[in-house]
Amino acid sequence: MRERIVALVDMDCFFCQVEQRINPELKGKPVAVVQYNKWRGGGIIAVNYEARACGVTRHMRGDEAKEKCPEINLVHVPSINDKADTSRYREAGKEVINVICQFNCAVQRASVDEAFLDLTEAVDKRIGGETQVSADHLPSTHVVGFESQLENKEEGRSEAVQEWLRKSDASSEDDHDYRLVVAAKMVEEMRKAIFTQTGFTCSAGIAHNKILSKLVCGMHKPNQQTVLPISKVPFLYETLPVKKVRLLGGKLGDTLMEKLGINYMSELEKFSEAELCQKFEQRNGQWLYNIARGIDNEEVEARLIPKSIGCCKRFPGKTALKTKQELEHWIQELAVEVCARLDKDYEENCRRPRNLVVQWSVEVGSSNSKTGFLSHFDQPSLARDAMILLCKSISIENSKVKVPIQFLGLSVGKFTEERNKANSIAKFFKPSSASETKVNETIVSDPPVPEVKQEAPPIKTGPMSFFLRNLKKKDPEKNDARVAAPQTSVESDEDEKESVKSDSDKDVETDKRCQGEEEAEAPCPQCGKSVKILDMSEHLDHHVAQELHKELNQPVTPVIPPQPSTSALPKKRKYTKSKTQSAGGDAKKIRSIQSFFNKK
Ligand code: TTP
Repeated sequence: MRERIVALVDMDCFFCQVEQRINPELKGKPVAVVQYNKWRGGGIIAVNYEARACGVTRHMRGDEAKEKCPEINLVHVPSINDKADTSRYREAGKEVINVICQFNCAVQRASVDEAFLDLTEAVDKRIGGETQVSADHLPSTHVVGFESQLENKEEGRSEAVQEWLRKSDASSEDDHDYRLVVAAKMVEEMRKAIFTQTGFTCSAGIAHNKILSKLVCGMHKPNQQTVLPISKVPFLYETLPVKKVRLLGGKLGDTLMEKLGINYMSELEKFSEAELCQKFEQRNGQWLYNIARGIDNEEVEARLIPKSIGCCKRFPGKTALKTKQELEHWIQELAVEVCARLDKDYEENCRRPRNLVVQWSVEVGSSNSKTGFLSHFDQPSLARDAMILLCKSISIENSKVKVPIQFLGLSVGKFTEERNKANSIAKFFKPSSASETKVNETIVSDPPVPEVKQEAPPIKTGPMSFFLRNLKKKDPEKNDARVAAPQTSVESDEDEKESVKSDSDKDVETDKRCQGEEEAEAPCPQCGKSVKILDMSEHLDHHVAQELHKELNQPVTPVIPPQPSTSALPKKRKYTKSKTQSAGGDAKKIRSIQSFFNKK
C-alpha cells in the first residue's frame, strides 16, 4: 500500500519580497506592504520577518507598525483610481510557477504565492536512480517527531534529520519514509531553483496529502521545509488545536469544538464515523472521521492558472457606500479592473468565464454574495449585470442604500476554453506525463464556481461534469472511495488572495437569497436557446459533450467505459483510483494509518 507524496510550496512574506526585489536597498531591513493609506498609515497586508521580529503584524495599520518598529519601511501597493493594483505580485507568482513546472510533477496553483505539488510519480521515477541521500542534501529540512535536545538549533536540526535518515529504509522502494526522504531532497532542489531564478525564498511542507502538507509548511518558516512522516501524525495531533487545520479554521471548527467538547485534533479520533455523521451530516462526518486519522483524499489538480478573477474593496466606517450612485461608481471601477485582467487572461489562456459573482458586506464579519450568468465580457456589461444582481438583493429607497455597504467585490469564474475546445477535450482523455500538463487541459478539466461561496464541493462540475456524472453512476466503488471535503469550508486557498482581503480565514456565508433565481433565463451563447440561468452550466456541458461526440465520432455514452482504465482517464484523476485508492483502498489506508493510532 503506497501513499501519495504531496508538497505545498508557499512563498515567504511574498509581497514584501516582491517589493524588495524591485528596491534591493530594502533587503535585510524591516518591511511591510500597506494599502489604502488614507487612515492611520494604511492597512498592512504583508510583513517581512525582520518586521515580525519587532512585533509588527498583518492586522496593524501603518502608524501602529511605526510605533512598534520605528525603522520599518512601509511600501505602498501601487494603486490605480484609488484602487490597489496587484499585478506585479501576480506576475511574480507566475515566475515562481514557471520554475516549479521545470520539475516533473503535477502542479496546482493554489493562490498568488502557493502551489500544491503531487510528487508521487516524480519520486517513483527518481527512487531507482537515487544515490544515498545524506543530511547535507537536506540543509533546511525539519522532520516532525524528530527533535534533538542539542542547544544549538542548527546542530539539533541536523542531528534530527540524520536520525530520520537512519530510520528510513533506502533498500525498500515502498518505504514511505524513504520516499519522503527523496521528496525532501527534490523540494530542496526546487526551492533552490526558485531562489536562483527569481530571487525569492519560500518554505514547503511535505506529507501524504494536501491538508497535512499545508499544515506542516507553516511550522518552520521562512526559507525552510518540514516533512511529516505518516507515523508521526498522532504525535502532531496530540498538541494541534482543531482550528489550525485547513477547513476547520472557521465555523465548522467552532461547531466541532463546541458539540464534541474538544480542543485538539487527537481528541477527534475518539468519535465513531456514525457519531460524526449524525452530528455533522454524512459528508462532513466522513471527512472528519478520515482527517482525524490523517487521511484526506483531495487530489492535487494539475492547474496553473487561477480558477477565478476578481477584485474587491473595503469601505470601512464613514466611507461605507450609502447611495446608489456610489455603488454604481465603485462597481464600475471594480469592473474596469476585472475586465482588464480578463482581457489579459483571454490573451494568455483563451478562456472565458461563465459566472459573475457580486459579494458585499454590510458589517464586519458578514458576507453576502449573488451569482449570475455571464455572457458579455466588456466593462459596461459587467458593471451593469453586477449592479442588477446587487440591486436584487439589497434595499435601496430613493437612491439611498438602506444599510451602507462596507465591502464590495466582483469576481468571474467557471471558465471555459473558447478555441479548439474539442481538441482540448480529446487531449484531456489522452494519457500524458505530469510534466506535459498544459494550461488548456487544466481549464477543461474543472472550471469551478468562483470562490466566494467556498463550499469546496468534491463533485466535479463544468464541461466534464456530464461525463463525470456518468462515470460516477457507473463506478460506485470509485465514488465511495472518495470522501468529500466538509461542506462548510472556510478558507480561500484555491484562488488568488486579493490584496484587499482583511482576513483570509474569514467564513464566507452562502447567501440564501441566491436561491431565488430559479426562473431567470438567458440565451445560451452557443445555440441562442433561452435557458434557465441555473441550468446554463449543464446546458453548456451538453454542448461540450456534443463536440466531444463529434471529435471521437462515436456515441457519447461509450466514451467512458463502465470500468475505465487509468490510462483512459485524465492525468489529474490518477490517484483517485490508483494504488492508494483502488478497490478497498480507503479501507486499507484507514487500517494502515489506524494502526499507528492504535499503538498509542
Ligand atoms: P500569505 O502567504 O498568507 O502570507 P505571506 O506570504 O505574506 O507571509 P508568510 O511568509 O507567512 O507566508 O499571503 C501571500 C501574500 O498575499 C501576502 O504577501 C500579501 C497577500 N495577502 C493579502 O493581500 N491579503 C491577505 O489577507 C493575505 C492573507 C495575504
